[in-house]
Amino acid sequence: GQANIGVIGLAVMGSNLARNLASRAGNTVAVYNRTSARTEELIKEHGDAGFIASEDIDGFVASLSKPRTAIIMVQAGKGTDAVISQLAEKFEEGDIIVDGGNANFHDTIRREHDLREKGLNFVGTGISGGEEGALKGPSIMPGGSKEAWETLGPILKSIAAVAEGEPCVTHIGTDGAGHFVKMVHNGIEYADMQLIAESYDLLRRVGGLSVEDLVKVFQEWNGGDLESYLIEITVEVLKQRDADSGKPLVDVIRDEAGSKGTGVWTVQNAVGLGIPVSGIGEAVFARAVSSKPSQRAAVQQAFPDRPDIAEVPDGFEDDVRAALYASKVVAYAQGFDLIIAGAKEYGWDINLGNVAKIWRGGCIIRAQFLNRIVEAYDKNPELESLLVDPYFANAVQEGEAAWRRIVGIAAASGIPAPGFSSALSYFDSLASERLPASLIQGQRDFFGAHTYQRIDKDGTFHTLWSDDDRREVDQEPST
Ligand code: NBP
Repeated sequence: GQANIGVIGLAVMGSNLARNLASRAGNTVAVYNRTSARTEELIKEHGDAGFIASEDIDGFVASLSKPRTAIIMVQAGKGTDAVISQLAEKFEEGDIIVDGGNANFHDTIRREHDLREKGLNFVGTGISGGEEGALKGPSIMPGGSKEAWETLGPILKSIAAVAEGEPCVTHIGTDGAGHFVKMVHNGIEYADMQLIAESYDLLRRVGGLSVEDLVKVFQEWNGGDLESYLIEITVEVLKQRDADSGKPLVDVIRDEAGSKGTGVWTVQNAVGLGIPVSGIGEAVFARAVSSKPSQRAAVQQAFPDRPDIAEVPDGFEDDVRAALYASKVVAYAQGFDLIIAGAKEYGWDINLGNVAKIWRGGCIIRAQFLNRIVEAYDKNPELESLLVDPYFANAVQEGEAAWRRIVGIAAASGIPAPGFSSALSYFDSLASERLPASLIQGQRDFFGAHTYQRIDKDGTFHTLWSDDDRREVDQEPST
């Protein structure tokens, strides 16, 4: 075999990744696709330089030098399992199977375990950046063993995006760690998009800005500490005119947001791990609410009178910007908390600063902001929350009053701002000295004898709550 790397699955992601690999010095890329027309198309359109094309899996395997290393880029789920078992039959001890699809990390853990028993390396790898990223340089989040990383690392470094002079790839942790971190990345992406959308809505409906004005506002924001790919594409989306009507395209697009499910995975796993990712959750729910047209119509009919739009205070645009920034800090703080909890649950040693580093380029959430997160974890890898890092604490403090004004104005005006308001509630929950959780503990003890703890004594207590017997009968249950 002469190819140092192979790609199986040559739909848009796979063929772009293969082209990216072939364009970098030192790589020869074996390519194979179930339907050979796709392989032929790739070679026809982009030439055979750097490629070794095969019509069947045997030819593909034979064209790879040892240790054989193949990246699977097929439909997640059953397609991936089918290709893995085909490869596992032909591959030999020490060879490396990489899944670059959007796999559920639970599947990745299972696959890695099964293949390890056969002496094969399996590396579940998150790849972010969409089609363009795959071609020009994505952010890459590989899991799997350290040994596999030794072979795979240099190959992935050759194709990854570069940010601040460093390739956007790092060994995240063993087995499913890479796909877990990719999942959280996508969750944060949902939250980030929702917050930008809320900013847009408030500026437009409360601030009275035109779409043209909004283009300027987002352009300006993109020149400051909100500089990011998502703000940049927001500008492009808002600039776009509908060819038929000449209207802004955003006014022609149906306001029903779709999703492919990785945001839902993030929330499901966060709930299971007890991590409040309310920013991501609200973003997932907001898309769900938007996609219920008949329910929306029914409620609109039942409530025809909407509140008047509140008066716009001076500096409204800056207030929205501050609310966006503070809410974004919360979304990232929650996302990193989830990574910490996942690492603990699944036994991964994840360097949070390195995660922030590889998200600075290539991926959808790439942003200036991530440099501040890198610095935060450099200074203190054991941060209790991103919110308490001095830089972010200061930024939140500076924006706090504006954040509160915006949430208030949104509520008074009847404009939904679930991202902004839930982020503020989360912040206020952590920042409050006492929470009404004491009342909830009382209720739980009342109806279920679930017991509670006291602020003044150690131990576990239960009260006899009945009307006729309201004595303080705290007792220590045997548990
Ligand atoms: P698709 O997800 O549309 O999958 C199409 C590919 O899967 C084709 O090569 C197809 O082969 C192959 N395939 C299927 Br379907 N079933 C198969 C089977 N049983 N055996 C062998 N091959 C099979 O491709 P994509 O959009 O390029 O995405 C590839 C992966 O990358 C997915 O996991 C996706 O979630 C992930 N991803 C996509 C993006 C993005 O922006 N699109 C971003 C990041 C990650 P055929 O040609 O013979 O039908």
